Amino acid sequence: MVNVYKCLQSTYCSTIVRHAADERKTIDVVNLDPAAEYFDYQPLVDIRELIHLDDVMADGELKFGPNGGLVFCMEYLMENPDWLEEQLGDVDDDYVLFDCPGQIELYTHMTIMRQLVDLLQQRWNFRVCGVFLVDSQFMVDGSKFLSGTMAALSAMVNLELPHINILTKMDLLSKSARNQIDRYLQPDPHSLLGDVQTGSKWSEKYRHLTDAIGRLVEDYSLVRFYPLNIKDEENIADLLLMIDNMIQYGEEADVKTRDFEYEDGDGDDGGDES
Ligand SMILES: Nc1nc2c(ncn2[C@@H]2O[C@H](COP(=O)(O)OP(=O)(O)OP(=O)(O)O)[C@@H](O)[C@H]2O)c(=O)[nH]1
Ligand SMILES: [Mg+2]
Repeated sequence: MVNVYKCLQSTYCSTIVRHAADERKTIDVVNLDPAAEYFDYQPLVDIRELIHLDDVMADGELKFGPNGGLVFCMEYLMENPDWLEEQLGDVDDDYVLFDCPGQIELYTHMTIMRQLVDLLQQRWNFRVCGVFLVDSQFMVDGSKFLSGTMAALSAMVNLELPHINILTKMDLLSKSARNQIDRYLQPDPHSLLGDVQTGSKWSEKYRHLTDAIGRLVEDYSLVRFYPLNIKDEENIADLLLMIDNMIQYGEEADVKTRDFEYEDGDGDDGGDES
């Protein structure tokens, strides 16, 4: 059994890898972004060794732009699952992050990522958790928050995975923006809807629709966001614990040593850091 989660942001991966290393745990990253330029960790697998976006775009026959090229690369990956399997090697019981490209359509309505998830879960027995990252700076007013919520919901429905939504870059928010987001994170539908409804003619016209969507999301607890400040180690640890619980990571492995305090010691819970 292998444990994995997929994510959409490189900074998230490097933050988690570093945090795990500090705790003497190894987390591997698979880079699935064919356009990635730089990361501060050594990926276990790198799609760019299979196919690179620049090469696809430079192809005189294909004539792809960045978006079409990216989709082509992802489709090419899915046509070569053996390559991925071989590159992953023996990852039993490992914790692997899949750093995925940021193009939203891959998650909301295309099927490529869904195919990848099926491959991981069904063919290779991975336990997968989707980690959907949204820049908190784009969530500080009511209508944007509702749009971000809809995008997250769409990805959740499309991927059908244990799923967590994260608000990133919390460290960059001003105090007032932080307060604003806190209001939306509290289960208080009226603060959010109140914000959306004020203002333009358009929002007046569609007030009832916005109202209904907002109530639906609230009443069924469809979407929740978890704020992440990468400078706050406790915040990162809480998040990782939540994800571990979602995929039941580590439940079969050394329960005795992991689940209890183990301060002075010899910590034999996996000293195999690279
Ligand atoms: N201060 C701060 N900067 C961040 C945070 N997350 C990302 N950044 C910065 O935002 C920029 C983009 O971050 P990336 O991690 O490359 O984002 P990405 O989603 O992987 O981007 P693509 O792969 O191009 O889709 C980088 O310059 C990061 O340093 C954060 O939580 N705090
Ligand atoms: Mg990236």
